[in-house]
Amino acid sequence: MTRFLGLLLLSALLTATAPLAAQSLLERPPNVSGDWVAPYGTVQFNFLHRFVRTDAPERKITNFPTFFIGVGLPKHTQVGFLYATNSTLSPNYPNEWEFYGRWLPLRQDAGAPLDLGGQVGYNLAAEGLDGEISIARAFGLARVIGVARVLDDPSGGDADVALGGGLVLRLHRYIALAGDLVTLTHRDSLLDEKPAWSAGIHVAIPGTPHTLSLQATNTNTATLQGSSRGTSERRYGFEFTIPFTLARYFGGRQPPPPAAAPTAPGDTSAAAPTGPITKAGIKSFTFQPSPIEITTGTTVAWTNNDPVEHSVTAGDGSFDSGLIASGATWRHTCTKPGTYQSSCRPHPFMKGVVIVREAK
Ligand SMILES: [Cu+2]
Repeated sequence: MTRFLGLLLLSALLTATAPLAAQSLLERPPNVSGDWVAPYGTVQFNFLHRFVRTDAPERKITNFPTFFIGVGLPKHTQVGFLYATNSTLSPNYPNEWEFYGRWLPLRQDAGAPLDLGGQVGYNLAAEGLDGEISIARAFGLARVIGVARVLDDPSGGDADVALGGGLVLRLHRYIALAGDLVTLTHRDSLLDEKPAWSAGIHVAIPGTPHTLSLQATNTNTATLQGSSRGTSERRYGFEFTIPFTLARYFGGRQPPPPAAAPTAPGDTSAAAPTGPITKAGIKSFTFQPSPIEITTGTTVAWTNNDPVEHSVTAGDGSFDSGLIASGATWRHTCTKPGTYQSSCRPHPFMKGVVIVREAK
């Protein structure tokens, strides 16, 4: 197992500079995921380390790590597991495994009023099934998440129910504050179960698909079980997210995209367009809106709102932005009527449509 994790880390470091699809810690607090799913063809590897230090004179530091693997599948589903090596959930199982499947049927990015997701998993340490329903909605710079969980009782009693909520507040393109609170509806005082809380500063690392959480919490592991049961110990730690886009390896090699004309956040382009302008965006690995419906002579201005580079590339080769930096805008004036399928070079699973009608 140690060797397996070592290999994963090594391969993560070797590919760390590649443009990849990301699970962003700017979208969720430490203990509540909102049932985020990776894009199809992406494997998400996150590692989380939480530390406790004993009092003087020993000052012994103990690490409580959780490793995440999630595989993005079609139809906004994901399967994966969490592995925590220093679990206190069940005295018999210091190594806690949780295997899960997730589905995100409603997405705000796709026009739904909110994100709605569900997860069902099996925890080997608790020896039982756990489930979660979550709703989330972004309001401007804030994203609010609510969860309801049904958890197997590791000590063998009736199933536990946990309710919780989280908030992420985006301060800047690369920085957010995050926090959450989750509590069992019936906490077991014999087991010293407390409401679970966390607070963190979450950072997207510019020019990479990685995000980092620096956090404080009273929970141990990040499984549904672990993130629902607060302890009397405060832990400080960090989480780091590493996405791998498998489509890059199996989709055939594409020629390196040409670099986009130099662009700056806000505006950009050399020649100011004379006709009407339609604003479009790229966010969370999605072209928005899609389809874009315009008439001939209209200029579409695509702004990349993700922390990673994307492109807008027509399937028929009629336009290609090259790589658009995070925060930059690329414009293209559509002169010929037609329906143009577009995708992103680094992320071929990203699909968009531009419908151009004859201007009257
Ligand atoms: Cu992309």
